[in-house]
Amino acid sequence: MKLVVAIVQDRDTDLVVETLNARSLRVTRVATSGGFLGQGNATLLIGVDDAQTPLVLDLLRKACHRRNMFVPMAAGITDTAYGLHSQIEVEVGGATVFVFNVEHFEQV
Ligand code: 2BA
Repeated sequence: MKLVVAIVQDRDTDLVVETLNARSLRVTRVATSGGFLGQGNATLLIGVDDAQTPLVLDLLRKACHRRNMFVPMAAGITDTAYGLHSQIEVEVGGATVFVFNVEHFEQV
C-alpha cells in the first residue's frame, strides 16, 4: 500500500477530490498554505493499493494545472505602491506529490 501526499492549488482541489471519489479512491483534504507565497492550498492524503498508484498520479496530472502568478520581489510585501515592475513571475503547480510506502494500515 502507498500513501500519496499531494499539495494542490485551492482552485484544483474540488475537481481532484471529485475525480478520485468517482473512482472510489479515498482522500482526506487538509487546508494548508504555501511557505513561499503564503497562499491557501490543499494537502491531500490518498491511501491506495500499490497497483492504483499510477492511476492516482495520472488523475492528479490531468486535474492540476500550472499557473503563472505575480508576487512582490520581497516575499511578504503587499503594499499596493509596489507596481508590476517590482514583481516577479512564479509558476505554481500542477501538484507537488510525495509517495510513501505504508508499513501498516488498519481501521479500528
Ligand atoms: P509555495 O511554497 O507558496 O510556493 C509557490 C511557488 O513559488 C512554487 O510552486 C514555486 O514555483 C515557487 N517557489 C517556492 N519556493 C521558492 C523559492 N525558495 N524560490 C523561488 N521560488 C519558489 P510549486 O513548486 O508548484 O509549489 C506549490 C506549493 O507546493 C508550494 O507553495 C508548497 O506549499 C508546496 N511545495 C512545493 N515543493 C515542496 C516541497 N519540496 N516540500 C513541501 N512542500 C512543497
